[in-house]
This record gives sequence, structure tokens and C-alpha cells, in this order.
Amino acid sequence: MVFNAITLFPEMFSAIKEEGVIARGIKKSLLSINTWQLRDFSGNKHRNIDDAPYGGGAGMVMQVKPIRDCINKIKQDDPQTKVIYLSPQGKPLTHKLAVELSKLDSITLLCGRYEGVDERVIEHDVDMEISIGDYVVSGGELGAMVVIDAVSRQIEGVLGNQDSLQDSFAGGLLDYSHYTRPETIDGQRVPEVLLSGHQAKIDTWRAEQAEKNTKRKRPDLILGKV
Ligand code: 4GO
Repeated sequence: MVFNAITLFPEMFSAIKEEGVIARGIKKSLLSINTWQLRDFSGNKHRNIDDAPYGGGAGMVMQVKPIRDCINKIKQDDPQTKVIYLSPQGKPLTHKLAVELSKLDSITLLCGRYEGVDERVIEHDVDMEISIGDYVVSGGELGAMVVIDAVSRQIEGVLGNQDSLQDSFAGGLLDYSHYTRPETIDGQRVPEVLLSGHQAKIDTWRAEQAEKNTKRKRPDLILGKV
């Protein structure tokens, strides 16, 4: 899987490129992350890529031409790439959507700044808008990294012995509770069943825990809301 990120802050992506599960996936050649500095497509010596909004109002808007030129450059070598814009107006990112996206060969994540991009980019150049939740952040980069991480975990071989099939949401429920050594700390004991060595009982207990956790913390997942 190839991820392209179009951004004014390519250095931000070093956070996931250099550490953890994504870094291992890159080393194993299961995925790559290419960053594209939008200012390289400005076409002016000041490297400006934004301008004031028509109709007035606060902030600046990212212009069509640099973004379109950058996307077209990416598509020269990678014509099939799916272009995604991170936006509060997007389709909510869910486990299901992450699984679907993991089947693609290439994703291009357009990261907005300021007041966002000129609407004509969304109309003409963007295939899908995705939202990471009902709140605003200062740029699309964090959302793009969330998408890259959530999608990469679904690619075969990216997680070593861990398995995304065990993740929260994979079975439609939250995860069960986890415990590690010591058996007792400050009077809090590990549930006895986990020490029993009886795997079938452990599996049953964990399934019950997952259901209980979900009912208590996210009843909407069971009742089919959201
Ligand atoms: C995406 C982008 C929130 C999301 C963003 C989200 N805020 N909920 N901010 O996925 C245009 C300029 C959008 C800043 C960007």
C-alpha cells in the first residue's frame, strides 16, 4: 500500500514513519508513506499557496492550482490513487471504512490548513472526504496519520504476532480487559480465571467482558446507533 500525503508540514509524518507499527510495515516493504510539500507546487517565488476568501471573512483559503498540479503529478506515476480530503464534513472514519480502504493499492491524503481548500478542489479532484470525529483541528495532518495508522493495521503482515482481528470494533464490540504481572498490586487481584490455564473458560470470560464493557461504555454500538 502506498500512502501519499499532500501537506505544508511533511515533517509531521516522521512521527509515524520512524516509530512503531507503521515504521515496521515500511521496513517490511508492506507500505510506504510519500510526503509532498504543497509549496513546491506554488509556481511563485514566495511559495504562497493560499489567498483571501471571496466574499470576505476570516482566514485564508488554499488555492486550486497548486493542489491540482500536485495531485496530477502524483497521478502521472500512480493513476489509480484514491484522493481523500480530511474534513469535519467527511464520512466518519470507522473500523469498517479502514478495512475497506486497506484493500486499495494507493491512497492520497490531502491535508488542509487555514480555512481549508477551495471547494472546487473537493468537486473536481477529491474522491472521498473523511472525518476523524465531530471536532475541528488546525490541520488535516493528524487526521491523515490516523487514517494511515488505522488502515495499515488492517494490512496483512503489518502487525506481527498481534492481530487486528482482536482489536476493539473488529467483532462489532469493544475489547475485553487486559491484565499483566503482578497478580496482585495494592490489593487489586487479576481475575482468577485468567490464571486457571483453562483456555476455553478464558475465551468465554473475555467474550463476556467485551460485551459488558460495550454495554457500559458504548451502548450505541449494540443498539445500532451512530
Ligand atoms: C479534519 C480536518 C477536523 C477534521 C480539520 C476531522 N479538522 N474532524 N481541520 O476529521 C481544513 C483546515 C480542515 C483545517 C482542517
